Amino acid sequence: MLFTLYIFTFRNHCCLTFCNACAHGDVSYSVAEEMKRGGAIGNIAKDLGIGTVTLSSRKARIDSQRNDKRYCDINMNTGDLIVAERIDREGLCGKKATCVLKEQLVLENPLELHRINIHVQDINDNAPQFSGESISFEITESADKGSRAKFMLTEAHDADVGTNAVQRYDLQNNAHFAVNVELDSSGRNYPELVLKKELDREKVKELKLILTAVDGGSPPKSGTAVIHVTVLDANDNAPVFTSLLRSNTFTKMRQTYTVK
Ligand SMILES: [Ca+2]
Ligand SMILES: [Ca+2]
Ligand SMILES: [Ca+2]
Ligand SMILES: [Ca+2]
Repeated sequence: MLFTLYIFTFRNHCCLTFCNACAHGDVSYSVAEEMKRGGAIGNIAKDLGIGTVTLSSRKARIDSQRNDKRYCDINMNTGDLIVAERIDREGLCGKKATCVLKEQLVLENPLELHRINIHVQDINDNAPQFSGESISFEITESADKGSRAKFMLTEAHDADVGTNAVQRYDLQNNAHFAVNVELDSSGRNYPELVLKKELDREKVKELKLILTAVDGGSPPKSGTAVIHVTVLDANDNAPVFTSLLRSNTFTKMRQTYTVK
C-alpha cells in the first residue's frame, strides 16, 4: 500500500476567523486506485492525535465533498480511514496527471472539521486499444522508400496515465515496412508506417501486418490491430512475348510484309 502523510495545522489562524465549524488540520494520504473495500488508507485517529474513544463520543464521520459517492469511511474501533467504495482513477479523473479525492472528518460537540486529501495513484489496469481492428492502406508499387513514403496510423488509446499509458509501437517483422513514432503539434505521439524497401505488385499484391501498442506498466499490457496494405499497380513493365513460337511467328510476319 502506498502511504504518505502530511499534516498542516492552521488551528490558530482558522479559529480567529470563524469558530463554530473550523478546520483543525488537513491530512493527506496517497493510495493506489482499485484497492479492495475495507482496506486501510491510513490511521487518521493517530495522525490527528484523536483517541478512538473520542471518535465514538464525538460521533466521528466522513463527509464527502462529492455528492455522488462516499469513497471512505472510518473504522471507529481502530481509527483507520478505510476504502468504502471502489476508487477508480480513470472514472474520477480521466487523463488528469494528478487525482485528488477531497473528504472531511467531522467531529461533533464541538463541531470540528479536518480536511482529508486522498491522492489517488494510477495502476496499470487498462490495456492500449485501437479504435478499430484493422487499418487499411492502398500504396502504389512506385512509392519511393524512405522519408517520402510515410503513412500516418491511428494511435492506440490507454485510459491510464504516465508510464502506464502507451509507450511504444511494434510492427510484425517484415521486409517492406517499419513503424516510427512522431510527435504532433499538440504533443501527442502517433505512429506512422515507413516504407523501407520498395514494393513490387507483381511479387506481392497484399500484405497483412500486426501492429502492437505496448504500455509501460509492470507487467506491460498491449493491444493490436492488423494493417492491410493493398499494393497498387504501376506501369513498370514493358510488354514482352512469352514464347519463342509467337516470337518466330511475328518475325515471319514482318519478313512477309517486308517482301511485299
Ligand atoms: Ca481503474
Ligand atoms: Ca489505471
Ligand atoms: Ca495501461
Ligand atoms: Ca512491379
